[in-house]
Amino acid sequence: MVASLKILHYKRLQSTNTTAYRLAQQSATEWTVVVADVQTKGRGRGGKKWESLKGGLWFSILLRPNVPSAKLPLLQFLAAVATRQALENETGVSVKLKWLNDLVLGKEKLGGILIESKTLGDRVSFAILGIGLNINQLEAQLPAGAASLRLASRKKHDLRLLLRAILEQMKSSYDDLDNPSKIMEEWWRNCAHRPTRVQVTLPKDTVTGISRGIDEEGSLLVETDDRRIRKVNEGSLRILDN
Ligand code: BT5
Repeated sequence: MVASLKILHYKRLQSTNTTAYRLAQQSATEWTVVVADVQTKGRGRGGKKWESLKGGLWFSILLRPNVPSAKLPLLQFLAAVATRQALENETGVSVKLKWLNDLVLGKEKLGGILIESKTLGDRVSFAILGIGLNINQLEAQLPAGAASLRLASRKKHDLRLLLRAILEQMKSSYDDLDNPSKIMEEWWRNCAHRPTRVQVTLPKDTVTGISRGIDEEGSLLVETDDRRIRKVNEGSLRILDN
């Protein structure tokens, strides 16, 4: 049985992920959602700063999936697919996905996903899915290279309505965790770089080539110039002009 949604709304938090993580440790139920108008210490991967001024949608969902920890990346892809779909349904704006965890409009970043978790042995105790989306900010309130739904659609959007739509979409596709190929096919169908020349910066290496797809673990398959397929499972991707 899927627990019902419990949305906790705050005006200002350091990070919704931090608050949701603390609540999870205090036995909060699945589908507890923490949302804040403003984050003062919003973060991305590897401690990178996430700009979270008023006007965006900054929230974290607590989940307790009964899956091995190896399946956690799948949850992030499921969230990206569901969020993209909900945004497009509600606003008509064509949002695309960029590996690893981005939602984009053209080449600009509309949002990102940060998954954090606690594992027990090889099982997931809980996962926090942090989702940040630029919605009503104007250019002056956005970092360079970022997009907002308002700028794309030339109108303001109802944050609560969008949040509801995303959560409903997440809930209805949650069982797809048992069907990785469905999630990944959907992700790839809406990918901004299918197949396109890309450059992926890894911690100790850079891979350049044509992105050919993603596998069921969420690794990106890049065909390098010597026609070999490189599988990359972390890094930052840049779409290159052809
Ligand atoms: C992400 O990280 O894209 C994941 C962002 C997750 C944010 C949510 S908001 C709710 C929850 N609470 C949190 O504290 N976090 C989550 P990453 O791929 O590492 O991208 C980070 C990079 O995106 C930064 O280094 C900037 O270049 C860029 N960036 C920062 N703020 C941005 C914004 N508002 N819009 C677009 N790009 C941004």
